[in-house]
Amino acid sequence: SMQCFPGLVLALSSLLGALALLQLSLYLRVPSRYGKHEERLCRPRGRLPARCAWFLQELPSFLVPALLLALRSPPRLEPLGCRLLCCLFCWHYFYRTFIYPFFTRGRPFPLQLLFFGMLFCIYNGFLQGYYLIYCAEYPNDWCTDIRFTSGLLLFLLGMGINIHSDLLLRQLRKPGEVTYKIPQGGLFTYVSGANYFGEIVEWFGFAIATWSLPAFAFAFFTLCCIGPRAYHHHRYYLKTFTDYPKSRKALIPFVF
Ligand code: NDX
Repeated sequence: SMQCFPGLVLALSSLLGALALLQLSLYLRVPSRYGKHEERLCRPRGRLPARCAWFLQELPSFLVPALLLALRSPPRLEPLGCRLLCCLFCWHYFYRTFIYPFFTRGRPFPLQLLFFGMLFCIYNGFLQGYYLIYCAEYPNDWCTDIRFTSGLLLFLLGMGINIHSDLLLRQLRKPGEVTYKIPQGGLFTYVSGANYFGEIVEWFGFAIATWSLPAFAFAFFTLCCIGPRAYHHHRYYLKTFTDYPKSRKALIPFVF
């Protein structure tokens, strides 16, 4: 049966960090080509309706750690921290897989990116789940440690901001519509990438709560993946809407 190989965790986390840097260098100059940044002049590649695409893409991030958690034998009952933290990860991806896609009004998603997105979700789902279930060791009072409590608080706050902001984006469209409007309300008052800001806060919170290399690598990956995207959204809005609020920042309220 499976056991913890610290070398494997180190290798997979390092590769995740390297992928993050690769993304940063790729996507600072040109945005990843989906949603409002898809090139319309190119020959249309294969696309899948947003619902199917987001469901398929995110499913492994829920399924892989959930299966690792359920199938571990003998079941790991101690410490409580490991299971709680693994459940937090699964909880986010339960939302992202089974709830978010069914309400989205996004345009069809490129198959090629869907393929890479799925590979990424398998990889990351395995890394986070494997580490928490087979490797992580926490003292029995981890649940009262300041890292766990403050990290959990940030995680919940970020998740709240992310879900609320994605709801505000969705309400900009009637069903069937694919046009872009100026997002209003919530944290969009301050930043163009409010949903991304929430997601980044969420995963840094998770990293602090787990105090682990894989989770910090994933938080860094998230920052490098959707940070540049927030910047490109911001530029898109400034270019498209002459009445775009001048005080609004790209990603971090009042700062950047
Ligand atoms: N999926 C994470 N890399 C990604 C998909 C793409 O969950 O090859 C990362 C995720 C993947 C990426 C994933 C991994 C890396 C990939 C990349 C593609 C290339 C890249 C594979 C897995 C790659 C290397 C080089 C390493 C191999 O029509 P529409 O769709 O634009 O409509 C939008 C709508 N909307 C508006 N409606 C009206 N008016 C407006 N002004 C509007 N603005 C937007 O709102 C959408 O329906 C919806 C949201 O749009 P948007 O663009 O704000 O968010 P989106 O990027 O679609 O993300 C949706 C949610 C969001 O909450 C975000 O935080 C979360 O998913 N997310 C997204 C990406 C990654 C991620 C989280 C993470 O890293 N944690």
